[in-house]
Amino acid sequence: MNPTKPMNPTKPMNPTKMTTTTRRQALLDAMKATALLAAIPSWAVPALAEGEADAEFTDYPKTFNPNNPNSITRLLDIRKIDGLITPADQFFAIQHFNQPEVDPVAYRLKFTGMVRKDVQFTLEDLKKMKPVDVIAGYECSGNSPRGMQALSSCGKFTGVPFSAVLKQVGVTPKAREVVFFGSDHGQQDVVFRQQTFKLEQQFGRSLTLENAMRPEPILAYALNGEPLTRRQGFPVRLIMPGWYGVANVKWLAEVHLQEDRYVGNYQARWYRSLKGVGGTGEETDPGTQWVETEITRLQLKSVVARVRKSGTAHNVIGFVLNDGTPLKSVEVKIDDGSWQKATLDAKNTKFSWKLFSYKWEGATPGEHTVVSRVTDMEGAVQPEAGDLKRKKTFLQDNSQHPRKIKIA
Ligand SMILES: Nc1nc2c(c(=O)[nH]1)N[C@H]1C(S)=C(S)[C@@H](COP(=O)(O)O)O[C@H]1N2
Ligand SMILES: [Mo]
Repeated sequence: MNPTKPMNPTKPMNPTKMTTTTRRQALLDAMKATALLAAIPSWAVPALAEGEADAEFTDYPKTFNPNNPNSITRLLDIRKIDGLITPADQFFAIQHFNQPEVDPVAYRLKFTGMVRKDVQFTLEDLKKMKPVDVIAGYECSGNSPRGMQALSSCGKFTGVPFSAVLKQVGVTPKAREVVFFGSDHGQQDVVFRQQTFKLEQQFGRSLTLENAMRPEPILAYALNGEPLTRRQGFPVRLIMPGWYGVANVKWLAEVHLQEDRYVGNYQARWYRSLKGVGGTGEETDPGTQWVETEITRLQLKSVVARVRKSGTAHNVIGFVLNDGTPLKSVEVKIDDGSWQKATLDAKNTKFSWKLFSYKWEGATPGEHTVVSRVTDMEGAVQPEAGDLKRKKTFLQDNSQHPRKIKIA
């Protein structure tokens, strides 16, 4: 199947879809009766129909090249989002070293450190255990407006709950920290005060034992129903739903249990947020506290990805990324207009990215600015770029992203 090809709208519907459609029709009828028709969700991104066309974004830098064959980094062109699931061959990919080729037959996942027994799992051992699926949407913590939000995707991952595997292994009483090592490695600067050591480093990330034993994290071996590709971490990777991409260790080789916090490069130094809280925010202000934190859960973000002309209206389509906290609202603002409520797609799941759409009526030809804003049930509101001025490190840029588009 060619995943970029729009679905054939004349294809007969399968029985499950029929039921949904019938139920939806009943809902539509009921809502029509109460004159709430305007609030009915149109599916966020149906296939392009006749007479429909995408409006042109004019804010892409000329250098934006999602298909650079010379790069092992892969960018997602968010203008192509046409459903909840990003096809595997479009899924963004990023890593610090190379993309190691792991032999699935020789593969062993090792458990070391404060474990009851030093156990190794083959790929088959893991596949024999009861599988679970999770739809996980995530982004690299370096994803931002500057990079046209191209380091984000959403896929269906299949694997085994990490907790089930660790229960088989067993941990000793002092174990507190679970360190996940990839099989990728390379030379890295390791800085200590004024000294810089050039050392061979393995990619590693940790979770507290408590977080690792939650039901969410899985050892995934499939993406969208197919074995993981080498790019996405074949044969096994960690998926920590609701967390930034860096938690999702690819080419997983070893799980090490220890008592102390793991302070490796990608945990404690490269991946951290530095933010001024209180006071004036001046660097010398004693009233401002400079807080350094780890990169863990996804900060609430929404992005306008696509604007599609449909009849006389334009459908503004985008996605939300967050840690799974229920959402209160997504709003869209056109130029200097007021915030208008967008509709969340019914297919969204707790840890997927959440697609939304807003029907823009009466768009006039020419350049426009379109921006979205998301609010969650705990009261978190997506910040504006100006609100993040006190954040010194560029990671976790979840600011509202005003998009420039041209209406023909
Ligand atoms: N082994 C390993 N896993 C890794 C990385 C890495 O360098 N090595 N990079 C992390 C980062 S920074 C991100 S954003 C995600 C990207 O996941 P993806 O390539 O599947 O999209 O992988 C994470 N897992
Ligand atoms: Mo990342």
